[in-house]
Amino acid sequence: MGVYECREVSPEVPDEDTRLQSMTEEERTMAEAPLIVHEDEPFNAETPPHRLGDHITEPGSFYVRGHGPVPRVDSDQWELVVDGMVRTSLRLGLDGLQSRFAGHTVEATLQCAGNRRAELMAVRDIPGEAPWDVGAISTARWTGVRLRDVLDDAGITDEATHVAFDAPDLASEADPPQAFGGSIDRTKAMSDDVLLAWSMNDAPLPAVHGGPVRVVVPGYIGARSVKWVQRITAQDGPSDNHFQRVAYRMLAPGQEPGADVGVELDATAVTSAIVLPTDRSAVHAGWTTIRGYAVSGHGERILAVEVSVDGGSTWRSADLETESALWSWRHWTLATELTPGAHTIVVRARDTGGGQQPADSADVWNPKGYMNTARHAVHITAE
Ligand SMILES: Nc1nc2c(c(=O)[nH]1)N[C@H]1C(S)=C(S)[C@@H](COP(=O)(O)O)O[C@H]1N2
Ligand SMILES: [Mo]
Repeated sequence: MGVYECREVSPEVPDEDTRLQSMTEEERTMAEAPLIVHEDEPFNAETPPHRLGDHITEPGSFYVRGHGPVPRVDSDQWELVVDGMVRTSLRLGLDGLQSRFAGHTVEATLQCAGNRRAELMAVRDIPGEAPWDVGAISTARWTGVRLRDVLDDAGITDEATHVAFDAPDLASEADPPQAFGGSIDRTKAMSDDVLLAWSMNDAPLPAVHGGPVRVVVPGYIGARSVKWVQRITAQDGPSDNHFQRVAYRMLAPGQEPGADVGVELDATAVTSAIVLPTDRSAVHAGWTTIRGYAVSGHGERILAVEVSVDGGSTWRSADLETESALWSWRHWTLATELTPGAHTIVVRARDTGGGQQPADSADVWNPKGYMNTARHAVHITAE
C-alpha cells in the first residue's frame, strides 16, 4: 500500500497498435478474431481479450455456449406453451407475448459456469469439457417481458416451487440424448429482472443466442438462461432435464456425475479476471495498464478490486469503472510501472455481500470444472 501516487503520473502506455505490430501474423489473426472458437459443432466460442474490456459486448463477440445444433426457429412459427401448476395454460406467439405484457429492458452479464475452467484443468485434467479461458462471459442489454408477468397471467398456483424451461435443441452429450432444459426456483422466477427476451442490444435476438426468444436469468449461471425457449412449466421441484439433474451441478472431488449427485448451481459468486495483458504475453517495460472485469451474482455489487503485481504479496486498489447496472460486470484498471523481467499479476474482488474470492484455483478444483472464482493470475514478461 502507499503507492497510490503512481496513478497521478501520466502513464506511457503502448497503444494497441504498437502491441499488435510486435506480433507474428498468426498471433495477430488470433488477437483480432471476433471470437475464439473451441468447437464448431456444436458451436462453442469465447470472447477474445481485446473485446472483454467493452462494457456492452460487441455484436458477434458475445460468447456462445451450445450443447446441440443451433435450431432455426422462424419468429412467425415460434410458439410458447406455459403449463403445469397454473390455473390457465397459455399458448402464445411472439406477437401475443409482445402485445399482452409490458416490455422490460435489463442490462446483464451472462457467464458460463465453465468460465475459467482452463485454470482448473491445469491443476488436474477434466476430460470431455471445453477449456474456457476468461472469455465465457459477456454483457448485453436484453429486452423482453418479465417472466413473472407471464406466470401471473397464467395463474401460477401455490404448490409451484420451481419453473422449468424446455428448448428444442438436441444435445447428444446428454444421457439419454435429449433437448436442452433447466429450471429456476420460484422466488427467482418471480423476481423483477428475469426475462423472456427477444432483443439483444436493441436488435432482434440472433439465432445463435436463442432467437426468437430466450430466457435471461441475471445473476445465475448461463445454463439457466435457456435459449429458444418453447415451454415453461410451473412445478413442485426442479427440472428432470439432464442439464439440471446431472450436469451443471457442483461435485466434490471424487464424486462421479449422476442423477441428483452434488448440488445444482444457480447464483454465481463474486469473481474477477485480468483481461490485458494476457497470460504468458510480453509487454514493454515501464508504464502499463492492467485491465479486467469483476462481477458478482445474486444481486450483489462489486465493492472493491485489488491488484497485486508481485504475485500476491502486496495489493493496490484498482480504479473501478463508474457504478454499473445491478447485474453487470464492472471493469477496472491499474496503471503500474513494470521493471524488465518476469511478473505475476493477480486480481481479487469483493462484493457488497461480503463475498471474496478463494486464493487459488487448486482450492476450488471440482470434477466438472465449474465456477472457478479463484483469484486470477497472469504471468508476463516485461522487456
Ligand atoms: N436451448 C439451450 N439453451 C442454452 C444452452 C444450450 O445449449 N441450449 N446453453 C446454456 C449455457 S451452458 C450458457 S452458458 C448460455 C450461453 O448463452 P449464449 O450462447 O447466448 O452466450 O446459454 C444457455 N442456454
Ligand atoms: Mo454454460
